[in-house]
Amino acid sequence: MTDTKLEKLPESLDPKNVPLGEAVLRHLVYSVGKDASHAVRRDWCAALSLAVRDRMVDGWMDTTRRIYKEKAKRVYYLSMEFMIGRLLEDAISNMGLTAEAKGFFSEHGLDLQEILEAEPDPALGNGGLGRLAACFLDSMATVGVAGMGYGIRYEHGIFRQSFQDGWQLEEPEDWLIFGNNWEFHRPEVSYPISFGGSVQQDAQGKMVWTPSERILAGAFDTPIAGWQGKHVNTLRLWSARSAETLNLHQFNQGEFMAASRQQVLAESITKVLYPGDHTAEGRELRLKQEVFFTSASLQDLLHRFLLDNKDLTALPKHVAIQLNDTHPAIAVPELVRLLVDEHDMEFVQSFEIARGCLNYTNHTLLPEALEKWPLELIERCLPRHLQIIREIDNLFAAEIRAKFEGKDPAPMQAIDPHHGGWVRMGNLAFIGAKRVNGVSALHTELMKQTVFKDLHEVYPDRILNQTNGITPRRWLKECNPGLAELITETIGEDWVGDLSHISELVPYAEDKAFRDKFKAVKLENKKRLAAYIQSEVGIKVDPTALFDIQIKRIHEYKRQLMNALETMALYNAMKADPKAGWQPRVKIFAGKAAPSYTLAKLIIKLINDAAKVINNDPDVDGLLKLVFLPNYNVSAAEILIPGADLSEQISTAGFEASGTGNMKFALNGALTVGTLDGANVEIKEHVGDDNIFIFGLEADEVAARQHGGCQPWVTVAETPRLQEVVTQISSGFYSNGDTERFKGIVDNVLAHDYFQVTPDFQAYWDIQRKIDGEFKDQDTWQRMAVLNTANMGWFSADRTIRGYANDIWKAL
Ligand code: NTF
Repeated sequence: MTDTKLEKLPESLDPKNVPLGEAVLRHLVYSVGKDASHAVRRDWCAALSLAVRDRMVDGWMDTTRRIYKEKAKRVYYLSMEFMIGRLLEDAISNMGLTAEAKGFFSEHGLDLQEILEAEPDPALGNGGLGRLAACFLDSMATVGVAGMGYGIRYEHGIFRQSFQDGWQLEEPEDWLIFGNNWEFHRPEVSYPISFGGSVQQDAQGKMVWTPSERILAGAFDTPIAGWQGKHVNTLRLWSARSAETLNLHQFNQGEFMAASRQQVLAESITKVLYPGDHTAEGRELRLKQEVFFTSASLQDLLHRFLLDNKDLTALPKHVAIQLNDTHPAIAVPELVRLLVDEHDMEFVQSFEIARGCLNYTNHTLLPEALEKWPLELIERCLPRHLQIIREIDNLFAAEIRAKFEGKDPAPMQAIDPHHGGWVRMGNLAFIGAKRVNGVSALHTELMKQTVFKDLHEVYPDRILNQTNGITPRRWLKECNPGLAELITETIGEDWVGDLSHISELVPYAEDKAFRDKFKAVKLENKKRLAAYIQSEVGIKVDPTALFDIQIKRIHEYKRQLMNALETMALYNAMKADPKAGWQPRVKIFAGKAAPSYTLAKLIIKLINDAAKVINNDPDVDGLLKLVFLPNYNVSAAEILIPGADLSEQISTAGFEASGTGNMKFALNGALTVGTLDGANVEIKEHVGDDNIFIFGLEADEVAARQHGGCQPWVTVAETPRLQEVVTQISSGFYSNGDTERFKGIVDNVLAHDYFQVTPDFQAYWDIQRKIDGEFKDQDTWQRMAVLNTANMGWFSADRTIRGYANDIWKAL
């Protein structure tokens, strides 16, 4: 650092003293290098982004100075995924620049909305886990937590989905191709990450790891402004590069490929986001990604700590680290390793320090999603870490034996010696964490009763609940400007920074004039969505029909299949009697299937094939449309959610840890049809039993059925509408007579049905017909819709972050 008196820049350089429009023009010419007459939307988008970013920098630096000065406790959120979505609209909204930007562009005959849409959507995540991390960044900055997100700067985010003859196609996503205007590259911030090699004891008895491979992690920082831009945090993403330079000798010999080999290998670590979701198909590269960003983040935070602290035993007092699922769980041995090997600390003390800082959030109980790595792989890639994991296991075993006579620690330890040996990352994270949290009340209870039963018994205070939340800035103010304005003109603007104020809308549910306005906003949003559907898939839908939406990753437990089967049954019923006074519906699906998840991809194909039949049948024209929108991402959600009447949250009870889409829909005035699963349970408590449609088996009933052999084929035979649909599918009704195509689905439903589609089908059908009836009474429906919006205050991620800060991080 240089010692200069220039800390405070001259006023004239403060970007806030220049009108936004002038700053945009300046950036257009001098940063983008285009003149206004040749600029395309993307250039305007770049210029506006840079102008807005300028306005964030002072607040960013102020925040940093304040954190240093106040010695605020720092919170590091380590996440393999950050599903941040487009940043420009969020930034201008939080910085209070929307009106000025709109005004400037319209003066020049340009439409701000179109410019915002020119920004690529950074989709550095798979689904809920990654989007939660992004909402938490916004809320940490809003609430004023000295937080920093650490993740990976994937060159390619989640694949781009398209359909070819109804089948999912995966293409690489390219968000960086035109550069990224938000990030600051920090070439000087770089850490070595090591793999392989061997460990030897030196003359002093110290373990010395001699790795066989070393790559570098380089930092890219994005400022994240909270509401009104007062507090600006950092998202630091790591990018991999080779520690070795180009082999010039080989290159000059004409061996171009060989000369670049090391670089290509190193860079592959941050090339692509692993597209698995709920499947633990870990291969070496995935493990390396986890180690890569975790180690870089820990080295970086230790470096920052040591800038103004000497004593590493004080780390837990100043630093809290949150592990977003087990992906960064290697932090447990890695932090111990850094303390012991690089900072000469003693092992037991190092482990205590690690356990004082680290906390772990569990996001799923699905057995196949609980990460475990073959011992052989860990030994080969991370020999030193394996030694430390063994030592941690020994320490843990000693602790258990001392506290609980006769208790066998083996089933709880990180290393499972059976079947060739595994490292169980959930157990490792639990053992190495101060606090372990679930993401909804039900999920937390189930954690205690199932996966972490033994560990919960020995550490009964460790598990706690922090129900997920969503940021009301992006998920109401920005995505639904019509509703946001109506709310603000009714109760003022305080709800944006403190969503608990939204309850002031409750009395307006009884106000007919308000309900009519609420309904008019919804209709506008449905028209916008209808136009989007038309432009994406060419299907014309009627905005006055009931818009019924299920958008999320495709997974058996989320039961898109049950929704699809019910749609086909509804189609049969409508076709049999089109004049029976049906409530017109538009069934909308969107979501990606993991590329290796064959059954999920087959479900997409089934829905697309069914859509072809249903949408082209004149008998149900005006009654039913079925739409599967390709390439679901944050930007699509921002159009879909405000336009929904009905939100499908129909997972098999006990399997959806929380859900956050459920919260976004309810906040935007959609009613939920759902099971008593995840946060649906808490949504029901807040919006009231009369304003939500709950059906189906409960978690304990599901578990009982899954364990005591059920006979789905019998249930199907006893459910005539379902029987008819299953028979149609297997006889080729939706597949041009091809009886093989959907065999995988039919066999699964009839013979296996682990996710209990068959026993829940009738209850789902019945509640959908009840919904039809209630939707026809629009006045009552709108009343319920208003009460949903009005009662969602508790689901703000600001509340969640305060919960983490108070109960886990001790940082407010
Ligand atoms: C997801 N988990 C859960 O499936 C959702 O229910 C939950 O809302 C989000 O986490 C956020 O907590 C995952 O994505 C994963 F990867 F853990 F399976």
